[in-house]
Amino acid sequence: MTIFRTALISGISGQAGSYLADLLLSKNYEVHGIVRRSSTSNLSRISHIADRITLHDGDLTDKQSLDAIVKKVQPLELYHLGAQSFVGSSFTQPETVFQTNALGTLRLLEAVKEFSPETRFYNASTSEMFGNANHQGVMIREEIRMTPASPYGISKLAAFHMVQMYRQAYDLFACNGIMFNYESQKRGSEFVTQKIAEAVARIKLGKQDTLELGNLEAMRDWGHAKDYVEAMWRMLQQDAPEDYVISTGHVRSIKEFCQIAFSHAGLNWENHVRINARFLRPNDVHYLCGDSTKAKQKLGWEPTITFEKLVVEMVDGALKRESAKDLNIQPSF
Ligand code: NAP
Ligand code: G4F
Repeated sequence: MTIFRTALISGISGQAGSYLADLLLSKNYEVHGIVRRSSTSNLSRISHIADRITLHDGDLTDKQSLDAIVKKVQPLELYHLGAQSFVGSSFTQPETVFQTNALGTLRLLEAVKEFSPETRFYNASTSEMFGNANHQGVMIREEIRMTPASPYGISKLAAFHMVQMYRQAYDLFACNGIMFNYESQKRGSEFVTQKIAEAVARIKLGKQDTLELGNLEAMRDWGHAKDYVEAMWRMLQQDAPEDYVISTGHVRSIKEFCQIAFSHAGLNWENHVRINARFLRPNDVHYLCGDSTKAKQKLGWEPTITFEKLVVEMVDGALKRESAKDLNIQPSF
């Protein structure tokens, strides 16, 4: 008889949730996900596996729904990826972001403690918790002091500490994956990488001429979501729960992303990119670069997809989706 391992994913409809669901299905897990109600139910990232997963109505701002789902599913592993993940809007909606990210994590941890204490818990932590702690050239490791620079970073730092506290106080198997930026074709359109990729596609197809951006000098350590969900899974297969930095160790500027993306489509970025102060943040993180030595040594994890390959995949994906719109074909990933 086949014994299925059961996993529950909050944020299954998001970028990482979708790749993680694919990975867990390939490992024969029984996959459950939490989705919240919206007027235009957008489950396009997981439509290709709709008949292989079980979705539960729930919201991170609603304790009753989370309690009921955890009690019912009793997952072996819970991957908590659900969040308001856009740093920009955390400046305009700080309360919603704190409610969802900090208190939402607390609610899920409480549900696990009360109804399924054997569940292994993965928490989606972030390099944003470090703010501008790493001055040029200094790599971020797990023990570097965290000084977040946005309401989003602060909400995630509260969740990070909550996870550590529940691990110590209640002996939960709970881990923080401190992920640096990861991207893919399934990235949301408001994030800078996808915003650039989609603009390149529209400019190439003659539907747009100019792309307006904010801080072009900001530098990020960009990896591929597919590689990063593998690290999440590995963290929950260890003997003991710990926190890990997951990053590539290489940084590029927004300008460099533009250069490669536009030139892949045969365009010169300088002819199309303009700066609009509207896209500057009240407080920005200028440089993020991580040292994932611990993950390499303990998890045997290393990124496999290069920055150049990621940019090309995103531009090609955007071109395909934009062209599909012209043919009135439902865009897919
Ligand atoms: P994403 O695409 O924005 O996905 C976020 C998911 O959370 C979506 O499924 C969203 O559902 C769900 N969600 C939002 N509010 C919710 C609520 N109130 N109740 C239930 N679900 C809710 O983000 P991602 O890129 O996959 O990232 C996954 C996680 O990793 C997030 O926690 C993010 O903060 C964290 N992280 C991301 C990165 C990165 O570079 N991508 C790096 C470090 C950490 P809807 O579809 O309904 O909006
Ligand atoms: O693509 P971004 O919006 O991502 P950001 O702020 O780095 O956050 C992402 O990564 C975090 C991990 O480090 C995650 F925790 C978080 O959930 C999210 O996935 O912005 C990247 C940089 C910023 O410095 C921003 O100021 O790009 C700069 N930028 C310049 N022009 C822009 C734009 N960002 C956006 N979104 N839009 C612009 O027009």
